[in-house]
Amino acid sequence: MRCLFVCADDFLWRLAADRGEARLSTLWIVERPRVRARIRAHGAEALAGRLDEEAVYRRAFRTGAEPVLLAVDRARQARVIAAIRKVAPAAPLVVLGEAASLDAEPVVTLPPARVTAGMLEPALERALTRAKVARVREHFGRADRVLILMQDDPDPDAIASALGLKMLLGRSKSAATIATFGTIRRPENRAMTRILDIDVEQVKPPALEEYDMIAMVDTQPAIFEEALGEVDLVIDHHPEETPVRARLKDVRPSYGATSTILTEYLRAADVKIRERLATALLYGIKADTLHLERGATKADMEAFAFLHAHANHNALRRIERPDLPDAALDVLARGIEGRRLADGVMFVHLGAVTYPELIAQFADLFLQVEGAEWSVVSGCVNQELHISVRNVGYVRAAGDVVHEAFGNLGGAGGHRSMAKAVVKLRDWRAAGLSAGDREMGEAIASRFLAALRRGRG
Ligand SMILES: [Mn+2]
Repeated sequence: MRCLFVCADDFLWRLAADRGEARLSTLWIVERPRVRARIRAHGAEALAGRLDEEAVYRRAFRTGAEPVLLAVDRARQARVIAAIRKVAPAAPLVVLGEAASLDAEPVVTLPPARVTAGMLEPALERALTRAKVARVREHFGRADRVLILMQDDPDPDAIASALGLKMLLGRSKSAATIATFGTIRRPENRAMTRILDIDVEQVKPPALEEYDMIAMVDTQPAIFEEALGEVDLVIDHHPEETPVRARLKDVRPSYGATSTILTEYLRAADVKIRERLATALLYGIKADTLHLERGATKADMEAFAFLHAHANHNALRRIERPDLPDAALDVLARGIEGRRLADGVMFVHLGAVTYPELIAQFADLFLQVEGAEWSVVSGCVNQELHISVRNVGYVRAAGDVVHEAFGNLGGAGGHRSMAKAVVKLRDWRAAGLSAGDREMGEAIASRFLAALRRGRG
């Protein structure tokens, strides 16, 4: 975009000169020929002339619609603008500094404080992050074998953060192990490790002795039943319920994802974020913030925008829509057959399923049915009844309704638009309820509708 920068001297030019950004094609309009010569010597376009006379603007404007950034003394503003207006009555104007009273001249003002805040604060923050990264690298530089430990059922944010930390430490496969005491259960998360080729090992607590240092990402030592003592590093965004015991720690509860912290680390340290890592981190932020809709901050959005440009979106799509086993379609067919829409709630009881994530996946699907503000999908697996609930978001909080309907039978709760209940079949029967497929579906529907109606009053 061609634009005009009008300024008495070359101060603004020196500030902006090294941006190396080609989006703006700037013509500098200055007062003295010597300043013009200096700017031209550096390869930029410049004109010199009296700023409060129209002659220089006749040479400057091509279309008359080029935006103008004006940086002159307040006292001269009105005269300079009048000269510009004679040549380009409709050119958009940005005034750097306080605009003097300009007879309702429609200008955008840009206070200098905002310019410095926009430039200085990020630079200072980056310097702080760089120093943190240097401490982390120095600390781990002494270790031969490093363990990067995640929670027991690692989610995308944890897996991406672990990969990010490994890249930050610059370690090959053998020298840093990404591990969990548990297993990765959700199909999307398994797809993530497979498609992005991320090795996650399962370790047993005694194996910790084989490692010189332990880092934890997206979790904290207090979460584990095992006594871990003081670990070397904790990077997390969950609040510290028990004070974190670690030699180095960076816990930021205001962040939507640990992947955001790692993205800031990698960028501050000038580590090249390749496609695979960018895809992982982007998915980590997406998954933890429900596509930036829940708990995402400015930092998450900035990291997201940066990663979005570097990620492999085909890989991401394959991860987010995991393969359905063929047998799952029979379960789905059964569910569709017995579905029931009542009071804007779509009820589907699937009967026996092979893994619990299928229930959540179908709950998302059934919310798309016309007329459904809620979907309540249930199924039995491992001697438990799982009930997944979704809603469109502008109705009662899903967590409250689920708690009211099933809280006395088992674990029940959730967020505004998604919730879940898990009831042991033993407890279901003990409450005098039948575990036959049809009866079970009916009991779930009548309990849920009763709880929903009580809330509607
Ligand atoms: Mn997380």
